[in-house]
Amino acid sequence: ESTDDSSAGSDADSSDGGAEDSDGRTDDGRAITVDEPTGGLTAGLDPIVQESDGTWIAWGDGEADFAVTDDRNRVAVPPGEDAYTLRRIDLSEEAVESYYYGFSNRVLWPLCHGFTDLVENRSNDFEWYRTVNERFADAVAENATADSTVWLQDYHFALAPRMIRDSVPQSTTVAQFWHIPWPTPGTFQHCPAGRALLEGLLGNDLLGFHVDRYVDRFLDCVRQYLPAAQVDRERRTVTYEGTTTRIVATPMGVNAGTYDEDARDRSSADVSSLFDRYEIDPENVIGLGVDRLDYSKGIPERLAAVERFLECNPDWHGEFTFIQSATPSRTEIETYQRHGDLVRSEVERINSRFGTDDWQPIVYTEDYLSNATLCGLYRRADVMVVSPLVDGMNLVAQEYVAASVDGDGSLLLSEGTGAHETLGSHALTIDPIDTDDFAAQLEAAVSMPAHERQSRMNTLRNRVFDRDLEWWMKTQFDWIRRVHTDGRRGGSD
Ligand code: GDG
Repeated sequence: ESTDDSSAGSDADSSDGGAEDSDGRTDDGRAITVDEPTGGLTAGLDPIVQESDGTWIAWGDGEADFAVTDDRNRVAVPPGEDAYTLRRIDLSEEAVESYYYGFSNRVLWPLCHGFTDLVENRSNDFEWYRTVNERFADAVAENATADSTVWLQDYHFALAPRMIRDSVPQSTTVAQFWHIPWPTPGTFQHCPAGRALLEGLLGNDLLGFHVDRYVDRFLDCVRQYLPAAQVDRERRTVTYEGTTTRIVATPMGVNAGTYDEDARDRSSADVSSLFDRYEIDPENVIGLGVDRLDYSKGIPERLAAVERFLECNPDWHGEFTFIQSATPSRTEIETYQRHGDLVRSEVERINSRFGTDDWQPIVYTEDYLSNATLCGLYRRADVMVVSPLVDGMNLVAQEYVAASVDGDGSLLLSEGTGAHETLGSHALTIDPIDTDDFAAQLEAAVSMPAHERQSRMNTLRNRVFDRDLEWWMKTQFDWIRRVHTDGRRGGSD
């Protein structure tokens, strides 16, 4: 799920357990409600799974309240309409701690983003990772038929594809999309159980990454650490233990039309109350950052660039406000707690260095913004700063462009993001750790002539609308159909 930390597209919710009957009520008569996902992958997948009459298998924590149709935690979605089945895998606290906060987010996340010094390889975490992958693989095997397509999302399931491959019919298509970067072989050598992960992933018929460089690195790692595998660089296939995996690059897009529409709706996308609450001068030039509070997103480096910009440009004091929205994430992990402390103390330090009685240069919030407010902020922001050190793709940059309906904002985009491959040529490129140049780009953005801003934004909008979420889904499914047909023909191209 693109916004992290929750696993299902639709959450059928009732205050109690109990069986659901055909009109979408629990057996004691209470209505089951469904929270619509607000955006991203889950919102895109929901209609597809509805059309396919499929099964969505997702993690639910032990305390999730939802109506079950049977003793295997299944519920019909939408309630009463029965378009697809949502099956929840109930994980114990220990499983979540070791599988999710352990191997997934203390090993794979830092490793794939190149932060090898942050990898914490605790005992039992990998075993739990394997166990949970097995539980999902078993649930898939119970549902999959010869014609099924299985589509796995992300780094939480590196072992499951091989397990699934070994227990479903040969003609079932197994595919996966890996939403974060793939590391270089030099980094991957630090991965505990690296070989098992490669073997697991090569159980897929199709493996998707956002951009070419991750595909290339994945093939480099297979070559180096799994010499028995046959790598065909030109076709981008790997054959290992009877399975041929096709590796493709499909950069994920956003639901551009929805961001555009929501941003145009002046009444709901109104940010004046937020400006009032934080005492932001509505006349000011606004810089904006929107991220999960994660060390990969480069927030301290961005604050350093804002500080340097203010040092070098006293004329902008009182005239420029930088709004940073940082949504807390994975706060159970100490590295994230320390990172949050660092960000908060840097904001405070910079504000006390430059702030005056009626102006704070940085407005910082950890509140989760409604989608309407987010769209309002995107539309209002003169400069959007997307400066992750490393980021698989980055949806925020694309959402900003889609919501920039006045066509007059500037995008500063880190070369460490996957999105830079598609948008880099018309954004202002930054190296997030080069503070001087970053500050200079900020200055260039706030001083850019209107015609240049508009012409860059025009091109960016065309790209984001052409390669939107629907395009991404369609491209993935076209590939899935293609590998399915290839498989039936015995692996020919
Ligand atoms: C992973 C990869 C890849 C954030 N704060 C609020 C809010 N958000 C939403 C944004 C955006 C999403 O969260 C963040 O997506 P990103 O792509 O920027 O980053 P990750 O969460 O790290 O996602 C990433 C993605 O998967 C998809 O493959 O692009 O590289 O790391 O949609 O809008 N939304 C609302 N309020 C907030 O306060 N409503």
